[in-house]
Amino acid sequence: MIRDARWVLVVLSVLVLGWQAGPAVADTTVHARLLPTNHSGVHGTAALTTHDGDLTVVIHSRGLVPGQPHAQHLHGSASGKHFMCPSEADDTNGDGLLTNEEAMGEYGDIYLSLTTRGDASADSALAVDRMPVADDQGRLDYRRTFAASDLPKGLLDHLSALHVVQHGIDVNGNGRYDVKGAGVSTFAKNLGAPGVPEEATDPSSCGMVLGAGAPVSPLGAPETGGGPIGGVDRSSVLLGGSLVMVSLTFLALRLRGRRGRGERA
Ligand SMILES: [Cu+2]
Repeated sequence: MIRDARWVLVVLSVLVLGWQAGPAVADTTVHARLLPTNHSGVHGTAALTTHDGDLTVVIHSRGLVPGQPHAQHLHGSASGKHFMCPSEADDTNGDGLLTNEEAMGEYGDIYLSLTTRGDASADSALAVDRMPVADDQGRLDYRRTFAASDLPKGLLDHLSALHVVQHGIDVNGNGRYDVKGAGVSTFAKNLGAPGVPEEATDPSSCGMVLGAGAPVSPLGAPETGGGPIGGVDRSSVLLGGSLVMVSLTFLALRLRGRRGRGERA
């Protein structure tokens, strides 16, 4: 019976030690609720989870232009300046369209390009061949983990100042981006890409990060992107593990003491 107890002890110890071997730094997940810009009708959720210096981005959005690639970025500021999502008031030329240039005064520069593969720097801002494509219902589900080495300096320190922005609208309702909708994108032109439709670069949704710095549960939205999120504070898990270890040690000592007394008797 004592031998059985020892086996249980060994197995439990291995499990607990394995659990405790994780990162010392607690994971952090912050959420953003994506709301439409340019009357796009786009809604969605985004979750940013840090773990060991890496960053996992999960986005679920609906109402996008079907079958079209949607450039998406984390916008913000390395200085921690807190930007906002744009409003119609930012349509400075009053043409009824919020261009990326007009909106960037609110949501800041591109911090990270949320591409599906490869480079994720601001250089890939308009790498539409590596941007996610909405399905035929205008749905987009995105998940990517960016290695710590691919993240701009200071990004994780300024999670609360970030904005998730998606681009791509269909002004003339013909189901695709074309220059007949809103002309040529001056934003793209200034980045050295002439002839890109304005429709492809105008913002379609924006979400401000909420609850930065603390693990939070999903904001009532069906955020099911997986990952180590869901409001479980890792430190409490580690504390629980430590208490289990202490209990097991006590159990082992008691068993040993009992057996010792038994052998002497
Ligand atoms: Cu952007």
